[in-house]
Amino acid sequence: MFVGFLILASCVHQPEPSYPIPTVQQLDWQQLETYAFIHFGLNTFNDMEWGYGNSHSYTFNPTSIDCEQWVKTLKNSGMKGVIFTAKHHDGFCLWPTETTDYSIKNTYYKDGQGDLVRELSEACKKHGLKFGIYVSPWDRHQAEYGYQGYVDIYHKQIEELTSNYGELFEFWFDGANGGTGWYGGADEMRSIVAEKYYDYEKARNIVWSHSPNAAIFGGTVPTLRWVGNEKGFADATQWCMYKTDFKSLNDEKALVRGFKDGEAWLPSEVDVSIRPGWFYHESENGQVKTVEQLMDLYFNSVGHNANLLLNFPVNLDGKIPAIDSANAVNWYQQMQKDFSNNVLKDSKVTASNTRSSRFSPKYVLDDEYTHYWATEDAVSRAELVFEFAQPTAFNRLMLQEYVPLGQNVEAFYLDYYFNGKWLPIEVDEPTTTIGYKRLIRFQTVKADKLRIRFKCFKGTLCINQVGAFNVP
Ligand code: FUL
Repeated sequence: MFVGFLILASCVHQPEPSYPIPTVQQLDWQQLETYAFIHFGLNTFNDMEWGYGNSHSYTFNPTSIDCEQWVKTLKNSGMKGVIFTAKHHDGFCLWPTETTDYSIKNTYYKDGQGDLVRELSEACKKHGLKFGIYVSPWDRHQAEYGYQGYVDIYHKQIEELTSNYGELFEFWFDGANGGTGWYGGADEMRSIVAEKYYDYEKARNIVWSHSPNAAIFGGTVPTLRWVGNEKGFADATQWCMYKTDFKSLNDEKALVRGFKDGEAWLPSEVDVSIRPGWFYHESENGQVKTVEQLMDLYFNSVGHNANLLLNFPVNLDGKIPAIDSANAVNWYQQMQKDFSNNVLKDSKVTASNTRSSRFSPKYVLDDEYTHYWATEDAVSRAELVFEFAQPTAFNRLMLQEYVPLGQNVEAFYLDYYFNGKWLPIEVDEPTTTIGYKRLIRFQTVKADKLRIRFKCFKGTLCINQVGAFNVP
């Protein structure tokens, strides 16, 4: 009978998913955590953020472009991929498109024979970075903008960009639609209804016909969501779930935290620049984010269950400036050091409830993504206790839910045991959601034990990983 019970226990089925759950593609995308943006183009040479669409193409004149320097810098900064502004709102194309003369073909760069989308995508392949494209729907150069003629041009541009440069990991449909522009000399205001005009569904289908796994930012059929600001933070309370109507997709207050009862899995992407602007401006050379500021961005994005899309402006030479590169690389090295030693690895871990031996609490300390600790179905509160062989200091915590089965935790509490009593760990942000990843900073505690108490609102508690670190 005892043996029979053991067999039964070890076979207990995995928890039912609590929907919505991520697709395989969405989970792969969440696991990237950090990747880069490159903003470069006519704006760079005209000291602008939003070109009007009439800067002369020959003003684009980089002297020593080096896409490999970009890619090596990004790799050394821990970036898993790069999304390139193939065309910004000014309409200038950095690849030799057939759709317009307003492109790299009409510049001194390589006597009009250059193709920066090609150069960057090849550097990415060579150095093992994923490649993605930003192509602005809003086009302040095109005479046809606002009419069907432009929509056809836009879709053709997407076709060129998705069929000629290999597999893309993400495609960006930017939401900005400012209205005024050059528009082939009309020099006027043009308004469109974005959710209808661009036929985003068709645009998405073009992308997916070539790169079926590409994540989609923006438009009406995204696979991820904008976080609602460009300052570099997601709320501490951060649901991967969201609503899919166009109004909600543009609701900045809701985007920053998501919806506990959202019907779709649409995790956040935090897009922010390493400088105040997206494009390079000499006047901002003294305002490059420091290692400390980059670390804050990381805790407020990846640490809040969101991906970090960090922008690097390329300068007039065609390089990522030395100071940006130094700060980003130093930040990544610091991060690697900070998270190198999980002090829980040698602790003894126990749980208040465990589904079966297949879902043992010990799995929160192994590195296998598909291993996790799970409780029985009816349990709505549970705790984990980590007991150290000797008093141990730490001041950072990392938690991961097993999100392939959904995001469930709505509150958790941290305590440590020292000198014979339990004390709360003081955290200066709400310890509410976890999701794919949650990182928490607090004053160093020295403890004999660490306790994490979880409260979940629906579904079954599934915790994938827990880490504690001591950062000097
Ligand atoms: C915004 C654009 O208007 C900015 O120029 C930048 O490209 C940013 C990433 O997206 O909507």
